[in-house]
Amino acid sequence: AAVVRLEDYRPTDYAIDTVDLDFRLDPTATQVTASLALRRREPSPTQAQKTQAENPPLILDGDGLKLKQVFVDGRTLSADEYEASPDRLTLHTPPHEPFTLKIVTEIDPENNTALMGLYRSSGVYTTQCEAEGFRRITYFYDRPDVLAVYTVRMEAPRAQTPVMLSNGNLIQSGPVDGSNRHYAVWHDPFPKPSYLFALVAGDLGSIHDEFVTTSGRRVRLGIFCEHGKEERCRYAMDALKRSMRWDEEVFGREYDLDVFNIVAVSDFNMGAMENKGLNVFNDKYVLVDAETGTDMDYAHVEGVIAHEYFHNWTGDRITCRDWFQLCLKEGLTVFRDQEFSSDMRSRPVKRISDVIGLRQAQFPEDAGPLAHPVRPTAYREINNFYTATVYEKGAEICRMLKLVLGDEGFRAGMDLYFERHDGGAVTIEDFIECFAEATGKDLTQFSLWYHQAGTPKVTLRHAYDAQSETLSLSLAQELPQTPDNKPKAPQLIPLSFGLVGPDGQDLSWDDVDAPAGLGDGGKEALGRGLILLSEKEVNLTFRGVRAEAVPSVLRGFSAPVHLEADLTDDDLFFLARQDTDAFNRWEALQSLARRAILSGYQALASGGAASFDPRLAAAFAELAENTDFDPAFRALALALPSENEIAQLIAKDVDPDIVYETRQALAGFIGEKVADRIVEAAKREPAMPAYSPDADNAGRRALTFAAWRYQIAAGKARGQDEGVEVRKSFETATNLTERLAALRLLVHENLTGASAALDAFFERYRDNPLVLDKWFAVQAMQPGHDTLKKVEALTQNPAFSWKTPNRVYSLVRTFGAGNPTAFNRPDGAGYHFLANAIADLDKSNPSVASRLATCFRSYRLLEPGRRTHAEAALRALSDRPDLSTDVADIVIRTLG
Ligand code: HT7
Ligand code: ZN
Repeated sequence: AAVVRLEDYRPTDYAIDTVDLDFRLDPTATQVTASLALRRREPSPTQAQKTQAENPPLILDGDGLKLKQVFVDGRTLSADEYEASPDRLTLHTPPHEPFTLKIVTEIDPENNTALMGLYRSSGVYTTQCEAEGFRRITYFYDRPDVLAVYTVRMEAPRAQTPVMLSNGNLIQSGPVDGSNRHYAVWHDPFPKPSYLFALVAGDLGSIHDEFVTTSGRRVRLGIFCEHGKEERCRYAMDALKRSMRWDEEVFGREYDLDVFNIVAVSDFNMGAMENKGLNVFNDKYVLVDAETGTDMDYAHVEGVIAHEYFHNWTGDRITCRDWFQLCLKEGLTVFRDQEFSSDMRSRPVKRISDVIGLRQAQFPEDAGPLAHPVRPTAYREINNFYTATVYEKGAEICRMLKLVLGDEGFRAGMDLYFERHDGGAVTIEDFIECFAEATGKDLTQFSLWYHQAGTPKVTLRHAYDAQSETLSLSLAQELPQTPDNKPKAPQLIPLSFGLVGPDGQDLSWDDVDAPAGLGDGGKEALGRGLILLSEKEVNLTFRGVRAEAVPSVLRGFSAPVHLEADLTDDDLFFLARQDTDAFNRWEALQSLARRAILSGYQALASGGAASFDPRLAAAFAELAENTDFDPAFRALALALPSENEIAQLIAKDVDPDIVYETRQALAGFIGEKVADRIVEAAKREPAMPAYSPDADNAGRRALTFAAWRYQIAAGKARGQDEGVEVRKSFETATNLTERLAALRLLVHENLTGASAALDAFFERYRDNPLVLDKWFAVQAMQPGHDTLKKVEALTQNPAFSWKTPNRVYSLVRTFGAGNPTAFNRPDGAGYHFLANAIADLDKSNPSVASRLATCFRSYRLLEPGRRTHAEAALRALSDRPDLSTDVADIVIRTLG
C-alpha cells in the first residue's frame, strides 16, 4: 500500500452535512442504504480559478464493498456518470448545488472475520469503525475531518434481535407492519466523523441506572452483555458513574446526550471503542466479579471504562484532523484516565505501575526498529500506529505539560482548548497553541516531544564541596538515533528533584548559578523543585547547601527518559530508605536490583558465579516492613525488574536464559536472607476475609503473593519445596485473585501439584472463556524451552480458538511477548511457531496478526544464534505472497 504523508493533507472537496443510514440486518446479506447530503466546500482561490467550470469528481472510500444501486437527488445514475470498484466510488461530475447521494451496498457480517466494519459474533451485530472500518459498510469520506449528523434506522427480526442500538438518542421504534420484524431510529445531534459511528443489534441482557449531571440533566445509563452475565456489569456501572462525576469536577466536562450505553462483546480486536454515546467494549473490560475477575481486572475495568467515557470530550466533541494526530485524543485521554485512577486509588502506586508499563512496552518500541514519533509524519497502515508510543508516551507529554505549566496553567489551557475547538477536527499544533496562549509561554521546544522519536538519555554528575557549601549538578541529554535517521535537537526535559540531606529531609539552598541551559522560566522553576533541562548540557551550582546532599532526580518519573546518575550503591541505599518522594524510593531499590542483576549476568555469561550484596536483601525486607507505605506500594517494591527490562539494558548479544537464571538467583538470594521477615510483614497486613476489590485490600493480597514468591525462592535455594501454603491457598481461595496467584506460582516455579492445580482450575472455569484466558496465559508464560510444545498443544484445546482475539492474545501473544526463555529458544522453534501463526491468522484477521508480529521488535538485541533464527523466521514470513498491508508493514519495518 502507498505511504500516506502528513504533508499531503488537504481538506475534502465536498462536505457531508447529514448521513441517513438504513440497515436491513441479515447475517450474510445486510443491505445498507446511505443517503448523504453533500455540498461543495468553499474552494481555495487557486482551486476556484481552475475548477470554475466543472466541479471536481467526488471520490469516496470503500473496502471490499458490493454496490447495488446509486442515485443522485433521487435519479438513478447512468453507467458513464460514475465508476465503482470494491475500494472506491467516483462520481465524475457532481452537481454544483448541494445534492443527495444515495448508495445501496450489501455486506456480509457473518463472514467478516477481520472484525472491522459491521460483523456478527455470537449472533450479535457489532461495528468497529476506527480507524478505517466505516468504508467496509458504505462508500464514504472515511477520514476523521468530515463531520456529519447521523440518523440511523435499522430493521431486523424481533425475536433474534430485540435490542437495536446506535449513537445518540432513540427517536422512534416499533413493529414493521405485516412482518415479524421491528425497527429503531437513532439520532445523534453532534456532528461526528465516520470512525465514531456504531450499531449494535442482537439478543442481549442489560442493566440500567441514571446519572444526573452537575447542571441537572438526567442521563439514562445502560450496559448490555450476554444474557446471564448482567450482575458482572455492576462494577463497570459504578466506575462509569464515578468517571462522569470526576470529569465534571476535575476538567469541568459534562455529559451531553440523554443516553449513554455500553455494550460488552466477546469478539473484539482491541480493548474498547469510544463511539459517541455507544461505547463498545471487549467484554474482558466490563465483566468482573470476585469469582471470575482478579484485583487487576477490577482496576483495568475501572481504567478502560473511564478512558472511553473521557473520550466523549477528548476525541468525540473534539476530534483529530487526520490520523497523524491520533495522540491528540489517545495520549490526552490516557493521561486523563491515569489521573482518574490515581484519584480513585493510590497515586504513587498508580504512577509506579504506569512507569513499569511504559518501560515494558514503550521504551523497547522507542529503542527498536518500530520507533516512531508520538506524532508521526508518514504511515503505510494506520492500524499499526495504535502503539505504546502514541498512547503512553503521548500521555507522558500531557503529564509533562502539566508539570511545566503548573496545575492552573494546564487547566487554563485545557479550558481554552475545549472552548475554542469544540465541534472541530484539530491538530497537535492547535492543542499546544491553547496552552501557549493561556499561559503566555513559548512551547516550541517542548513540542519536540511530539516530533522526535527515541527515549532521551539524561546523565547526572554531582559534587558537594563542604567548605564552600556548594553542590554542583551537571546534567546532559542525549537523543538516540532512530530509524528515521533524522538529526535531533535538544528537548525540554522537566526533571523534578530534591537535595536529600543526611536526615532524609530536602535541603534548601540560598542561591543557584545557572549560566545557561535552563528553559523559559527555568530559574523560577528551580524553586518549585523542577529543573527544565533545555540544552544538551547544563551546569548548576547550588550555594548555601548546609550539608552533604544526595540529589534525588526525576522524582515521580517527571519525564520519560533513561536517567544515568553517578549515584553510588550507598547513595541508592540511602535514597531507598530516606527519600521523601515515594516514587524515587521505589526507583532507588529498582536501580540497585538492576545493577545486581546486570553484574550477576556478566558473571554468569563469562562462566563465573553471581554474587549479591546482603544489604540489598536487607533493604527489600525493610521496605516490606515499613508501615508508612501502604501494602500495594510495598508489594511493588518487592518485585524485581522484569526479564525484558534487563534484556533492554544489556542491549547487545542478550542470552535470555542467562537473564532468567540471574534474576532467579537474585530472588533466591533475597529469599534466603529475608523471606521470613517479608512473610511476617505480609501476615501483619491480611486482607479482609470477605473479598473486596478495593485498592487497600488488593494491595494486601499483592503483598502476600510477593512474600510467597520469596518464600518459594528461598526454599528452592535450599532445595526444599516451600509450596505448602500456596497449594493450600489454591484449594481454599475464596476469590479468583488468590486462586490465580497461587496457580501462577505453582506452575512458574514448577512446584509439586502444579499440573493437578491446572486441571482443577480448568474444570472449575471450563464454561468461562475470560477466566480460561488466564489459564492459557499462565501456561504460556511458564519459563523454559519446553513451554513451546505445551503452547502448541494448547492451540488444540477445544477452549482455544484462532477466531477470538482474546484467546489468541492470551495464549500466543503472551507466549511471544511474555515468555523470553521459551519464545527465544536457542533453536529458533519459538520464532517459527509465531511466524506460522501470524501467516495463518493474517488470512482472517490482519489486525490481530500484525499485533502478534510486534513480538519480534527486539530481536536485534539477541546473541547471534537466536538473532539469525529470528531474522530467518521474519524473512520467511515476508516472502509469503498475499500478506496483508498490516503484517507486511510490521515485518518490513522490523527487518529494517
Ligand atoms: N480508540 C480506540 C481504538 C480502537 C481500534 C483501533 C484499530 C482497530 C480496532 C480498534 N478498536 C478500538 C480505542 C481507545 O479508546 O483507545
Ligand atoms: Zn482511547
